[in-house]
Amino acid sequence: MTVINPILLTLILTLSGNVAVAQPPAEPLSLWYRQPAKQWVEALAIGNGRLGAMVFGGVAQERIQLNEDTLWAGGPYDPANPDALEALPKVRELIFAGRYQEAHNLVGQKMMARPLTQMPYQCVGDLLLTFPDANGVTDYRRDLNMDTAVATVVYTIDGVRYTREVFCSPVDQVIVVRLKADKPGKVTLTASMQTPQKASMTVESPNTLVMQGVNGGSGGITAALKYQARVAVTASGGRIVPGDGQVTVTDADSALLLIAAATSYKSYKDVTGDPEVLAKDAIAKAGAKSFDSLLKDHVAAHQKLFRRVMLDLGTTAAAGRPTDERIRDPNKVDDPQLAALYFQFGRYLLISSSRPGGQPANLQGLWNESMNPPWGSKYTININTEMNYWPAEPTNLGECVEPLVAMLKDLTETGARTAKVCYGAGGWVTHHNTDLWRATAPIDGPQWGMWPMGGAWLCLHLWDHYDYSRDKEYLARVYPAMKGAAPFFFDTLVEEPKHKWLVTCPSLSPENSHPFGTSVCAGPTMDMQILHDLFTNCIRAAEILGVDEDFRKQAATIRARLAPNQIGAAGQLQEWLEDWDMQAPEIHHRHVSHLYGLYPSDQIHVRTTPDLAAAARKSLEVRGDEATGWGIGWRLNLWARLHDGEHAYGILTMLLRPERTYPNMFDAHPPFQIDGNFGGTSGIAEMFLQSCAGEIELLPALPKAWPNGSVKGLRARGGFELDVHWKDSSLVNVTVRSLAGGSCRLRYGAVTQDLYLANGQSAQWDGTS
Ligand code: FUC
Repeated sequence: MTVINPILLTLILTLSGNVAVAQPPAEPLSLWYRQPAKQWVEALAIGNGRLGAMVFGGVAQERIQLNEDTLWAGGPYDPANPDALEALPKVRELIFAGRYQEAHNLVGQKMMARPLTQMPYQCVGDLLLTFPDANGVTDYRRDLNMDTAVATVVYTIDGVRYTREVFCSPVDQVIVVRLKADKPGKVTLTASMQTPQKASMTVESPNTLVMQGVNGGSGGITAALKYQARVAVTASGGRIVPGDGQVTVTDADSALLLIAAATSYKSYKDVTGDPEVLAKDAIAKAGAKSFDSLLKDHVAAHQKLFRRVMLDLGTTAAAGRPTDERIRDPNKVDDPQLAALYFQFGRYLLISSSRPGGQPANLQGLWNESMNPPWGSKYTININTEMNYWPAEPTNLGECVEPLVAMLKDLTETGARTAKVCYGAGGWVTHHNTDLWRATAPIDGPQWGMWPMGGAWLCLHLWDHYDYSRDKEYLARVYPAMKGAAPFFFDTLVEEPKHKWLVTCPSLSPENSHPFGTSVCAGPTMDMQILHDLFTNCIRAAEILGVDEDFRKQAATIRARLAPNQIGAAGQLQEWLEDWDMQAPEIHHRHVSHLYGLYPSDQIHVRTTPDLAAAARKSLEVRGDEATGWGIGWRLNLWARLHDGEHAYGILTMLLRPERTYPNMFDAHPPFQIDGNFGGTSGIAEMFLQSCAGEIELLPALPKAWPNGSVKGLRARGGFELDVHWKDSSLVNVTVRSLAGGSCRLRYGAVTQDLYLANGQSAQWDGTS
């Protein structure tokens, strides 16, 4: 047998004029491939924030794996452990006596949630399309056009060109699949569905597949959701024949499938919705529109968000290659457009997984093929969910934060009960994870779960949305949630014996063991930094709204007594109250929790606190660059904040390796976890523009690899939108537009420029004084 090198074959076929190999799609912001997806992490993600799908692009069989963002296991439940309150004083006593292992054990016995785990996010199932002709395929390409949010598959068999387009409309709440051929009567397929859920498949004659089921239980919590998925098949020309669990289209010119799915979830405490009514209604409304108008409305809704930001880092020949080949290529130096693609993919994913009215982006965003995905595909709020939303404000997708804001409102209710039952405290509290049912008690075990700061950290996003928009009505709406987080800490902070600082106890520095056999401790640095931000933002918000003077004073008094950032003997920023860092068993741990102060916060900044910034740098160096996907994503943002563009660029290169980026550009923890995508997008934005420490800094971490370029539409605190152009590694000019009216200070290197702009006004600056 003669083996022909595929590259040589491509060349021969191309030169002979027989173009059997597909060319790149016209839209440069596309992911594209010359073969169907075999693995799930090769399939292409589409979504409207609520409904999602992974499109495989097979020729003999298309698999469209479906998700709906309220299809989780279980039902309403309250996991607060009533034994916790009694154990609390003893746990504190043991911690302050240095008996950490005993404290850990007592927390494990008395304070953890019941059940010990939360509910996993689950899949709907698959739509399968089976095609009779699958041999002799040439010119195959599948792509995801990020500008239109349409996944397309094209190929030729026997001189017939087939085109399959799939999109998930935020306007019409359906997934649309259109199949056509360039010769009449050539579209033949059989549609069916499969699922690992408890469900039945029926056909409503003449043309609709119906999957009707219930969710799964988990950890002893009873399944309480009903769900339904419907696929309506229509065709132009040919025939439609219903069968047993399938619908067949024969000899049509084109076929159109509309997919709807819904569950009975109305809120974390109400599961009385009617999925059949919802799914039928969506199909009926979408069915009344033509394909062209479905597509037009979908594209307009997507582009309204997606087109706000443009990034140009230059394009080389590498950009003409399929995406999987570019990711596999170890030598990415000559492929600046790949970074721009990755940046925009993060924005695409946020738009597709987090839209107003839906659930927030979970650990896998919206996309999950399993009944029991890694870490339940929950909301892990000791880093991961926050990281999902890091790019939202800077990359001009403020609307996408709305589901997070809505979840926080729920958490103020469920978290108030946990605060009362487990701590005898006011306010509300959430530990290191939550789920669809807004569970707030500590889970998994003391090492991971005994951390009462998740809700307080999420409150930073409430403030940031105001700070980037300066929308006072919004601030008035979210202020009660922010304010409500504070009393929990007023009631539970305790004085540590040595310095009389006020600290959290029990707590931990997310998931990292200190030298005494557990992570459980008092007053880790991250907690103090988060509380500093929480109290400061509460005070600012109350001032702006002109309310709660006594509360402001109380927050300021307590803030002044929090343990400060400390520099350890090795010159590092201390992770704990004591200088334990260099003795900790995992000094290369993926979490870099104490560096919260440097990013996402700006309590530590190269200009305003240079000593602490140097200590944070030392901590980062000790921790090392290698980490999980999101661990690398966080390090990217941190190195950008340290204004080290070369190091940041090196970290980005690590993120883009095949070990951390799957062929479909999903982030690899591994396994797939979406936070690394979002951390990557915000980190790239931080290289061009930073809006912190009271200034808007231009090109603070521009690497040599990107000497020429521009970024348009990034947002900054104070309600500004900026376009930045640079050439030969120097700023050419910046355009600043005010969206709320106000002043700002621009900085380029050592030069600053103060501006006042009225609402809607813009100005230009070239970076010289
Ligand atoms: C935390 C991290 C893990 C993972 C999980 C979802 O526990 O430490 O790396 O990201 O969340």
